[in-house]
Amino acid sequence: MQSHANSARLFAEALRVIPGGVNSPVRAFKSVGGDPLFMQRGEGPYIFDVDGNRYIDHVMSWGPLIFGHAPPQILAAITEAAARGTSFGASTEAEVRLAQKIVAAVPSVEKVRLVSSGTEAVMSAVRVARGFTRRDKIIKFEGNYHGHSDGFLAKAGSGLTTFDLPDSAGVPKNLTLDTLTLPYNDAEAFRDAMRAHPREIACVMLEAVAGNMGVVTPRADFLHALRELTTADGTLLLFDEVITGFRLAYGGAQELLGVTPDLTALGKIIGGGLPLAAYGGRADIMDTVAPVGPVYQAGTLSGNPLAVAAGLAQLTLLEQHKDTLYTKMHCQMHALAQSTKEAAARAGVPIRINRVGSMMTVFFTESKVTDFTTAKTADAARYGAYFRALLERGVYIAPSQFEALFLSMAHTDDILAETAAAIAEALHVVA
Ligand code: KE4
Repeated sequence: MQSHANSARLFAEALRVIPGGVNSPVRAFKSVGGDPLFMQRGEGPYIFDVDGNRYIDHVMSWGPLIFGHAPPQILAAITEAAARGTSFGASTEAEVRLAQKIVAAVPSVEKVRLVSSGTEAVMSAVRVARGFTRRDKIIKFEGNYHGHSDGFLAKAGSGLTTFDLPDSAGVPKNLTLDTLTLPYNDAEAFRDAMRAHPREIACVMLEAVAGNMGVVTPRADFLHALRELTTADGTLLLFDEVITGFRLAYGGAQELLGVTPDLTALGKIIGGGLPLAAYGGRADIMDTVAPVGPVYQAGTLSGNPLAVAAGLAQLTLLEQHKDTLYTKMHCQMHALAQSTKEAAARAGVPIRINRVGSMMTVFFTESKVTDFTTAKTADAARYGAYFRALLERGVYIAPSQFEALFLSMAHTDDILAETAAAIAEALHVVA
């Protein structure tokens, strides 16, 4: 039986000085029950909590660790950079080299600006879209998460062409009045909204493959409608690839899906596990950003030398292995999904699995999950029991039904066989 005594002790201390005892809400385990674990170290596919319990990690820091925890090449790059200082607030060669790699890899990106978080990347990209088009309104999709910028914490208004209401306290109503939230994968609703607001929409933003309602793949007709109608209307198409960038393909979801947006937000993997994100796109659009153009965006630690060193090392490794790495993880995830489906059938537990490349979600529902409404039919309580049963068997998955399970290059076939066996047992526990 695992002890979590040290996690419990630290959680009690944390509660006195940090809201909810955590620095990001999902870490609080609220939707899966129980108290949060405090982690001490990671090693390859494993993460160890402060009580010495070892878990096969499928959260992978929510996506950045595509080579697993503490890969030697990335640690060496960070250590070498740190010996020269941690931050200059001035330009460095490494930032140029990282920007060059991103431009060479991502189809939509001709110029890129480095920032420190996914929220900052998406927020800045939307500001650029508004500055470039001189329009205020934006369209986003239910179940997509783009960080915690005020205008994105919005929920669909009453009708599909009425603008949004705040979805968080502290967000003034007028800041969501220019945001219109539509159902994901609904080409018709999108067409209606564009027809209702001709030449008013600055940008349409989405997770090209959704990860924040659990994994949901876009329908081809939906993506085609977005690309076609935004082009016709002079609206910019923004892919939020904070999760999918460099995860689904070296060129991201846009390479995999064959749809090129006007702007892209990146994060997670490009920082190699350190705070670094980016937004980029067509040169004429990006040249609206200060100091070239009138759209202001800045950051003390933008392009931080340690984060850039980690990101550059990670992208260098990805580039070296890109011809085999993505196929390998895709096949591994296919096998894990297959064994999970078979185990669920044997246990008599209704599940739906959505999977793209090295990210997948097991939904505890009988409904096909194609948008946020169908995702919400999942039995969150059953997911919580599944999460705890896996934890007891040494497997750590996302503490929320509406996230993704990730693989990394550190997850060998033997490790994944252990995950599959634990999943089979956990499914019997929740049957
Ligand atoms: P950050 O500001 O958390 O770096 O990135 C925001 C963001 C933007 N866009 C997408 C598609 C994202 O997934 C995220 C952040 N992802 C969540 C989990 N899916 C981060 C975990 C957390 O909030 O603690």
